[in-house]
Amino acid sequence: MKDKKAITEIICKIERLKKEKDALILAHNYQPLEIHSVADLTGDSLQLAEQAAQAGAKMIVMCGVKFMGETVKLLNPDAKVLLSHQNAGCPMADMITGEQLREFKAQYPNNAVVCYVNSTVEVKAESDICCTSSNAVRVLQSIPEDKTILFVPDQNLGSYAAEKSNRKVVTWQGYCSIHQIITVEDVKIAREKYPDYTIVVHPECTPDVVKLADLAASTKGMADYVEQNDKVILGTEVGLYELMKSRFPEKKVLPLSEKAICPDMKRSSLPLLLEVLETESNEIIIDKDIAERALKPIAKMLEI
Ligand code: CIZ
Ligand code: SF4
Repeated sequence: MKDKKAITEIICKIERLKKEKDALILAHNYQPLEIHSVADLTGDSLQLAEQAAQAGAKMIVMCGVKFMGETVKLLNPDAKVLLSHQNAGCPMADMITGEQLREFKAQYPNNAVVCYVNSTVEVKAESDICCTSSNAVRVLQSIPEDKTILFVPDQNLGSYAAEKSNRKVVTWQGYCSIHQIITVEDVKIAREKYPDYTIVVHPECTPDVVKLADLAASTKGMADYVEQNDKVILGTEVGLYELMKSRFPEKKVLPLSEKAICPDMKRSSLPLLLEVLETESNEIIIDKDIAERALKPIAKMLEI
């Protein structure tokens, strides 16, 4: 851990480089607080990619994981997009490859593939429409009734959205091992200890956890909920809880499980961010053909 003076110096250097290079720093809701302290924008992956497009910076550093950097690059093709850490990936996104998706599709004639935004650019390139955890229900409802809907990679979000939209869905068996840490037992204990709190969980949690909670919401949905309410228990990666505590110190907010920590999201740090800005490393480069195809399901989602 660096001392206060060293941290202030790093922050000053980051701020100077941001101006010099016309760089925008994006921080996902799960990022460490120190990253939020220098970020220009905070939010979920799609929100960040869209807002960055409006800002029109020459350089963008995505503090998050690889698929988020890819989404930013797809929506900001002219910017130089850098990732906060070269090895920050999302194990769930890597649970299906483009090749596996082609084989999955071949088994179901007349299909429509919905890919969660937590997917690789190769998987997006093979999909018909993208979704986030906030719009998955609406996306499923937009698909013609005669189609067999294939949902990749998250089985939990897929089955949650299927139930809410009353649509039949065949899900890929992917999952987020971090949200899997949150158990029914955690909900029961929280309910007993804090009966007057609202328990909001992420739809990446297992269906039994989602069923016992009061609400299911994306990280943006959770942040909006905390802004408008008090006494909230958040069932997601702890970064969001830490962000809410720092933003609303007077509010009563608790994590449903302190163990839900995503190591990939915690790879970023201020010294590393400075290094990335200085050396312009970890650039996200996407093959032109793949980028063109991967952008289509995102554009389709943005239309609805
Ligand atoms: O899309 C995102 O940013 C993720 C990973 C989760 C969420 O609910 O915001
Ligand atoms: Fe992927 Fe889960 Fe980490 Fe999000 S919390 S980046 S879904 S592994």
